[in-house]
Amino acid sequence: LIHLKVDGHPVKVAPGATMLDAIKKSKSHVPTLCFHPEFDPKAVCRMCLVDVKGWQKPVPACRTKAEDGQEIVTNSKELISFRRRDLQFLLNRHPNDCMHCEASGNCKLQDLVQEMEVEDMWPKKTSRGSPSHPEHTLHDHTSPSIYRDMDKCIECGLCVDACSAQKINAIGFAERGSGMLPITAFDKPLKDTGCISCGQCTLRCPVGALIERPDWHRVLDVLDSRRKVTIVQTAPATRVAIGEEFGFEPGTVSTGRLVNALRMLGFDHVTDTNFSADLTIMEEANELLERVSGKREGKLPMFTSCCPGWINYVEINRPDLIPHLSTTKSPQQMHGAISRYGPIAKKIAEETKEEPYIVSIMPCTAKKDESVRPGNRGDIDAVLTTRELAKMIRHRKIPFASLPNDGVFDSPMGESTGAAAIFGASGGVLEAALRTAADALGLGGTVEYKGVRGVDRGVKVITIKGLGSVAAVSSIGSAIELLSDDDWKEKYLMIEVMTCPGGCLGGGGEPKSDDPDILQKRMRGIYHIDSTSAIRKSHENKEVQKLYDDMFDGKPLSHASERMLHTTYAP
Ligand code: HC1
Ligand code: SF4
Repeated sequence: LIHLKVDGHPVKVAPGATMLDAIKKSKSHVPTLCFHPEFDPKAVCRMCLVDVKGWQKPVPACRTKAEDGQEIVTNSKELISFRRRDLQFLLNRHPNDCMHCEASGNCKLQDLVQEMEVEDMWPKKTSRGSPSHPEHTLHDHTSPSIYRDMDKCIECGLCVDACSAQKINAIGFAERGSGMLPITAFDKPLKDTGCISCGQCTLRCPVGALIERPDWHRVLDVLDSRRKVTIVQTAPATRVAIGEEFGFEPGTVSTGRLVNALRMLGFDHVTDTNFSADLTIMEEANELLERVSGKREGKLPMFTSCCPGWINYVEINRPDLIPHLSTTKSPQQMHGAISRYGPIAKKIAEETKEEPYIVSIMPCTAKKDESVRPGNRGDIDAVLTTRELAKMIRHRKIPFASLPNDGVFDSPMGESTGAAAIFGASGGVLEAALRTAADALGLGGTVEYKGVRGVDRGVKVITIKGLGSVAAVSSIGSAIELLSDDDWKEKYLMIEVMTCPGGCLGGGGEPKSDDPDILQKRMRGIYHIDSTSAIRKSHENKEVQKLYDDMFDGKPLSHASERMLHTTYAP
């Protein structure tokens, strides 16, 4: 171990640790703006400059290694005034827009301004037009999922890192003039780039320059007007992350609190996307078996289709893969269709002659995009991210942290199995499908397929006797690598692709976090739900079985289910 001192206090860190790690461990504090543990530190914001005894100049703590015997000073008068000057410099270029900025309350710049008491230095200008980058498009609201307000950009580059880690590179640094401003190629609107709406850039943006398209205001309007009957669904990965916004440890399972909060917000029917995840497995596992037996068109290996970032990627870049995509709709869209035409909607129509207003809560920004795809348009009225839901809960002053964790979903559309819960983690959709396919083939064996679990970027492969090899791909960048030669065509029977690292629990709409173990922690929450579920296989979901009897001629892949639960793709 390395022994050093921070502000006079001894601290030990592992070899390779940075000064910032040591400072955090010592409980001293230096601010950071451009640092995120997922990426190599660039040290452009200079906020974490510290002095080291005997060194001539201050150094950035984020990218300077801790060494034996160092004595670090984090908060000398000179450092504090340097940081205030640096911040002032940033503020000179940043609009004074907090009153109507979507990032307000969740913005590192705002936090710093308050922490360092420099509010009074902020020039009184708002966001219309930025003198610093007149040559670039600064306001881009063309994407159905992502808004860019680049006059708020502090040029930390974390969005560029995020997009490049995804190997999409829809945004990059401008090469001339204002060298550091992240722009799209040729300044095209985001909708005309290769952007797949994954939202990883919004997850890393420390300010309000890149955000999910805000839809929560109009949902609150509908709830407040009380003129429509509302149905809300909530995704598998939201329940293990929403608590972070209210002080819970990451991975805390807050399903009951979440249901209670949604009812307090005024939603009339609180239903569970997990119900439709079980339904998805019924269709998808049987689709796989029919492709294997040759009863159905569509190529093998079959790719999962529930991740809209992945679908966007295929349609934009690899239309040759379309015949490999499962035609099964995502759980969100199946749930939307059943909310629109199923038993709850029928009851609402009988009572009010009205159609319901249908909302979904997702860990994902691309789900906004998915809801307006041609085949889906109209089923879901608004898609909110986990972060947007947290905002609504705060705005309505609902005491989330002290709510009992005992709320239960409505029935029907509320029952779900452990197989549905694990949809929220990379490998989960595949594992859930294997549970059902293995039973259908009478293979017996295990419920758990641990070889496909794990949140790291990359490809996990397992081979199942009597079936073949399957792969789970965590992050679109890893999928791009896998697909770069044709080996996959021979090797696998089914491939799950999740765009975001770790799967939906790492989604672009989840709470922002600087915890390097955040994905692991959320994953533990997900598998805890599964291992403690009474029923762990989708085909044993009683409500799903009843739905098949009532709406879909008693079985998956019937004419009725093909019409409502399947979709098509187009380049
Ligand atoms: Fe997902 Fe899915 S798992 S895609 O990540 O198939 O968003 O959570 O809701 O639709 O169920 C997201 C999560 C989610 C769908 C399901
Ligand atoms: Fe890149 Fe994803 Fe952001 Fe689009 S949404 S710019 S693909 S990180």
